[in-house]
Amino acid sequence: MTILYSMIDSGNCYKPRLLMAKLGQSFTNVEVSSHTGATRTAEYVAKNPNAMVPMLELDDGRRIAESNAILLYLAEGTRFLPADRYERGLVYQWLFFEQYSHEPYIAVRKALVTFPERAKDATPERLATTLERGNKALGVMEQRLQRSPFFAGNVYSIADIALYAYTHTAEYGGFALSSFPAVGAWLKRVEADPGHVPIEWLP
Ligand SMILES: N[C@@H](CCC(=O)N[C@@H](CS)C(=O)NCC(=O)O)C(=O)O
Repeated sequence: MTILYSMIDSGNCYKPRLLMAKLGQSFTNVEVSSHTGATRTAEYVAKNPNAMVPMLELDDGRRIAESNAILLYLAEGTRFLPADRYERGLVYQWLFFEQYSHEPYIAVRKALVTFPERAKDATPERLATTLERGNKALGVMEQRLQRSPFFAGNVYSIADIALYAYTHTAEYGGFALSSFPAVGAWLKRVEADPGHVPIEWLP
C-alpha cells in the first residue's frame, strides 16, 4: 500500500491528498506533525533527511519528497498534467513560482500568525516582508487569471492544486483576497472541479 507521510493542517501535504482523492488512488495516511516534533525524530529523518512532510512511500518502499515533485509523479499520464509541451512548461513555471515566490510568504505568514510555536519568529519586519511579497505573488496570479481560467490554460492541472493549497487559506495569514477578484473566482472554479475535497479530508 502507498503511504503518505503528512500533516493535517499543512497545505504542502494537502496537495498530494487532494490529487490522490481526485485520482481515486488508495493510500494510507501517516500523520507526522512538525507541531509535536515528529518530523525531527531519528526514525523519520532516516526516511527523509530533510525532516519535512509530505513524503510519499511507494508499495516497493521507494520514496519521493517535495510536494510538487510528488504531484508530478502522481499526475503522470492523467488529465492533471497536460500532454502538450508548452502547457506542461506552464505547469512547471507555476509549480516553481509556487515554491519560490508564493509559499515562502503566504504559507509562512499564516504559520507565523496562527501556530503558537512560530509566534517568536513573528517580528514586525518578518510580518511586513511576508505581507508585501505575498501580495506581490497574489498580484501575479491575478494578472494570469484575468486572461486564463486555470494556470496552464483552459484546463485544470496540478499547477492549480499547488497554488490552491495555500491561497485558499491566505486570509488566515492576513491577506485580503477581496482585492484579487480573479483569484477569488478561480478558487471557486477549483472547488467545482470533480472530486474536490477539503484540506481536512483523509482516506
Ligand atoms: N518544499 C517542501 C516544503 C515542505 C514543508 O515546508 N513542510 C513543512 C510542513 S508544511 C514541514 O515538514 N516542516 C517540518 C518542521 O518544521 O519541522 C515541499 O513543498 O514539500
